Amino acid sequence: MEYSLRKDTEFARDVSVGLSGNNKFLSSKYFYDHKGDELFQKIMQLPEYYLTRKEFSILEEHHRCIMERILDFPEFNMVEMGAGDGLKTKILLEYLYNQKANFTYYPIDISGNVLKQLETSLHVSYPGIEVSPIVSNYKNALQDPLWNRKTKTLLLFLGANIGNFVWDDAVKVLRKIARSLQEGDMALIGFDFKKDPELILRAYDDSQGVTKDFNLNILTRINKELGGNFDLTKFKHWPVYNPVNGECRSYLVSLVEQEVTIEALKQRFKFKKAEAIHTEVSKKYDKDELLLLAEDSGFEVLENFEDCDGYFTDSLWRK
Ligand code: AVJ
Repeated sequence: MEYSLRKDTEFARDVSVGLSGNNKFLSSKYFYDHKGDELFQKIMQLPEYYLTRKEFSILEEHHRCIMERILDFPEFNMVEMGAGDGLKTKILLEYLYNQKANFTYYPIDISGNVLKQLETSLHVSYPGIEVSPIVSNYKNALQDPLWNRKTKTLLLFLGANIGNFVWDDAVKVLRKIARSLQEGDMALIGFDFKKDPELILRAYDDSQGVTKDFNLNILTRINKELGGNFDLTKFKHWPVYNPVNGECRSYLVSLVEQEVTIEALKQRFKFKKAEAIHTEVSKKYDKDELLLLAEDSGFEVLENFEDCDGYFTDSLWRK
């Protein structure tokens, strides 16, 4: 085996816990290895996956309005959670660059690789721009903020990434964000709205099966990194949307009774026929929920910037 199988990682522990109980689950944060990043890039191009295009159109249309709120300050920070390739943020950065704004951009991402690429490309496109990448997970980055907290801050949390948290966890994350900010600082947060359930479900069950591969990739990753022997053909990608709570949940359903061995854990896991592993939640909101969520986590909603169909919002909040 060419990989050194380690059982002392967070991934190993989480897989062991997640597959041991009766309600099996794996966290969607483990989707994003190299292959997963690639698949997610493909998802963003899918005709059914409206989220990215909608948010892009919002930023194209409203970036001036959004940025007016912070351009008044002589100097400011722009902090971005989960910056990734920063493609959407470039709309904002380009505008700030042309306005000769005095700011520092702090992209936060767990992938140092992606951040390096982003930094290089920003220095080419916008020479002289101040970029200070932070390689970290959300939690650590918010615990000890590396940006100057005396300077006015706009924090970006785009892409509906907050949707991966169920309500209570979203409140926890947003409270952490609030704690990392000062009175008067702002956050721009991307939320996908509740809408026709069919449109939502299709976004997570595309006709080319890219989302299916994305979901199954978590099993591939267990096979590769932990020496698992999952047979991918024996699991079915099964997304469901609940229009009451707005949760779109994805599952991998075992098509047969089977046993899987994970070498690194020295454990075997039994799957009953039709037993499901819960892998992801993508929560959809309505406007009343947004107001509640903001209030619960210590913010006020300043303005909602929406696309023309009302599918998505970048919601501007102030602490
Ligand atoms: C990156 C978390 C916003 O939930 O819509 C896309 C991830 N999962 N297709 C989402 C995802 C399946 C995506 N987020």
